[in-house]
Amino acid sequence: RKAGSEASGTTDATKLRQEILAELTYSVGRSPETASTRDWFVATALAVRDRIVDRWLLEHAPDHARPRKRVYYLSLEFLIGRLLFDALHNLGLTDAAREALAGLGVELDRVREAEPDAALGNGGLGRLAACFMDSMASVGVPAFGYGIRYDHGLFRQGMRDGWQQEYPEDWLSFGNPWEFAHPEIDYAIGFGGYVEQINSGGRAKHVWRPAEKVDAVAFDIPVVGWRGKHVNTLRLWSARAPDPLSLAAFNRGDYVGALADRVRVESISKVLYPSDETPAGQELRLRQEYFFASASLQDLVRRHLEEHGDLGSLPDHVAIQLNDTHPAIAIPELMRILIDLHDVPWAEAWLITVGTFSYTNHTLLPEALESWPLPLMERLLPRHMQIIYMINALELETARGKRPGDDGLLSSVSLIDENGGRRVRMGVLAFIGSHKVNGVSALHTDLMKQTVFRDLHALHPDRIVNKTNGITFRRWLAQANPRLTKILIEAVGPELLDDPERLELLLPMADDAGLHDALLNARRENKVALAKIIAERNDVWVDPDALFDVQIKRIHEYKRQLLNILETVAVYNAIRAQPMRAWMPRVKIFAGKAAASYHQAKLIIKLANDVARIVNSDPTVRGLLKVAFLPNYNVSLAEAIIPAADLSEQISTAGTEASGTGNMKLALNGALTIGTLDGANVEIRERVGDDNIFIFGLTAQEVQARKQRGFNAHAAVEASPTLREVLDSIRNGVFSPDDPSRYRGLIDGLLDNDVFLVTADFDAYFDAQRSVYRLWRDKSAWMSASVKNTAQVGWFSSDRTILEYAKEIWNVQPSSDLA
Ligand code: 26R
Repeated sequence: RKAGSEASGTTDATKLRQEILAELTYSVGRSPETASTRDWFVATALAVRDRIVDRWLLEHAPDHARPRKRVYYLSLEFLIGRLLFDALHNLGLTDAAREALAGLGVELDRVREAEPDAALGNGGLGRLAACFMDSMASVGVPAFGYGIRYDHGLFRQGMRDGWQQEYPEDWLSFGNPWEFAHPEIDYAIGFGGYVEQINSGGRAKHVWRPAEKVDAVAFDIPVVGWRGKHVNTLRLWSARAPDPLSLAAFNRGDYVGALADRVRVESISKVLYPSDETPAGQELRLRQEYFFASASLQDLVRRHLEEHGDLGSLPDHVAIQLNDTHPAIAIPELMRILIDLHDVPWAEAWLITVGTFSYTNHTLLPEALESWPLPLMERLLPRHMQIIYMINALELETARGKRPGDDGLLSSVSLIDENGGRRVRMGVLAFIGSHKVNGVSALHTDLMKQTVFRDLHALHPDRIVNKTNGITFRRWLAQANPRLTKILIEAVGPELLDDPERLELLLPMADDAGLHDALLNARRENKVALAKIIAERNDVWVDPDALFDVQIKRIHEYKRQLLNILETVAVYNAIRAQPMRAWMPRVKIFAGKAAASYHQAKLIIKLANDVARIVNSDPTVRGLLKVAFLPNYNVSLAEAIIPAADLSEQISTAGTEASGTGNMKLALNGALTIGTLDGANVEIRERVGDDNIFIFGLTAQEVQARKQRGFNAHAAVEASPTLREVLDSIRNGVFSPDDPSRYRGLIDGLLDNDVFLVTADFDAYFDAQRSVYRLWRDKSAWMSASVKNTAQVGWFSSDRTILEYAKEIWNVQPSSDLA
């Protein structure tokens, strides 16, 4: 049996080698002698893609058995990262590819690195969309992901003197071997103009006459699921000007002017998430939202009509998931298509719409709740605005019927925000246009019901449901951490790859010394690899035997990287006070990007770098404490950090982090969590047990109460000499000798108005870190806790999350449920 499978492995490799060589020759146009690593990557990707395509075409063949209900996942972000290992792993070809390339004198791991990291997303929301695409293909939920093919993804983060610099990202500059361009699949997207009312057979009809048109062109990336059983499609839209250039201007000799219109129109799909600080930027963002929502709806309506002939049955065959409110304009767009283009009466159109849409909320932070100024909406989307007014009138009428005389309720559920410049509230639109609305962790969903959506929830008590986030174990365990995966498979069997809940079989071995040794060895190798990256990028040497304490995520005040830095400084002060004590070696690792216009977040990055410079070069510290801020955090860097982490920082102010998903990735890979009772941390604790996680700080309820009372940071600082000393040293320029007043504003601001209760939680956090030290001293106790984490987080697989959506929101049958 063994010999047999090895033999077939070799045949696989031989065949794949031929295919790679053929691609290199005939698609890339290179010989093996002259091929660069990038050429080898393209050739390998194309060879693998061919295998996916066979399966893909089969599933989309017109004569394929009656199509099942499909999910359309609308997201302005898909943070997919590199795709080669996704495809290889899911097709079971990783070893074959390694062998095939080795025979050609090429190393698979170097080829892997040659792939650009596709960063078509900002953070959690975008990465969740990517995990969901993998899971839908894996459990067999027929699905399309719809988004924008940004020419430039999230900016590349550079560091200059410790300050973040943004550089344009250029993932497409060498082409994208995974995608299929479909210039023939294009839809006209209108903007501006006016609405004409015409009388057609006694009925008033509305015809929107847009002033401008943009074409949306499809680019498809096949998404292959686990074991290659299903292939779904990620369809990204690119903007194309209807006219390539103005010939008249060109002939006048105005070569730049000849292209001006085209450049303006095509700017829609140029960059992810342009800064929304300028009015121009805002309008572009709204154009992006409508552009991709309209193209996606036109596409799915056309497909539905081809397959089923009539739009009344749309909710039986189509489920549209709105990833946050960014695509919520799709709701009035579907109404417009039904009413204006297909003559469906309003009431029926509304039932179809609500039956088709559902909406996921990803944040309660007021500054991230979308709303659009009425004048902008009226100018850009005049017909949609009429429909929004109508939806609002009907919704308010229903509300009035249910709660006569309750004006407060009416203004809170209104689609139009009347405070300070009238605006359309996209959250309200998404809520009332959907049959289900979900939060992304149990706590977050509860808070949705109590806060932002309180009144809407009272009117529609069955609408809000919880769907706790998940992560794909294929990427975040098997691909990112092959060393750990190998040990786990030896311990619980290869069935683990199909059923993550089998990790629980580890529990009886949680204290097994042999298992601990194996895990420690694997982790040490991962840490050596990360230490190498830190040396290369930061020129800082770290000890792989030190505790690796990591906080990796977007830089945001609510995530409280500052709290972590304050504790770092406290430790530094303590070491300086008693240099000869037996300090536990520790490395603080930070990574994450700040929004380009978010000055406070950028100052926090600078502070982390300033602290790093001082601490790392202080001889009294003797390397016992090291700090590294790794630049340009992205999916690929996460894949290197997570398998090497000992401690996972999840320290947001309780009630602010909707879920978190890095917390799940780190726990799965055996890091222990230090965290607040926020987001999915709460559910992680329920599963791994109180003894195997370091929970500290105020609860969401306590945070609310404190804020209501009016929180005073001065009192908190007076009560904590450690904190006092830390704040003084930062404020007085100990870490910024070149500019001693650099952090005065930051610290004074904290004392003045500590919005995220950093000072309130400091002592509790500091104490929790001391418990971390105590456990770390006892290697076997630590490893036992680590195993109990890995063993009990199987539930956080995004396959589980997707199965819940399928059953409770989409009403689709995953093929894994079919006979
Ligand atoms: C509208 C615009 C300003 C905007 C705001 C916020 C655009 C994008 C965002 C990103 C938010 C919504 C986000 O990424 N939220 C994260 O979603 C993750 C997946 O559900 C959660 O794990 C994470 O807690 C949450 O912050």
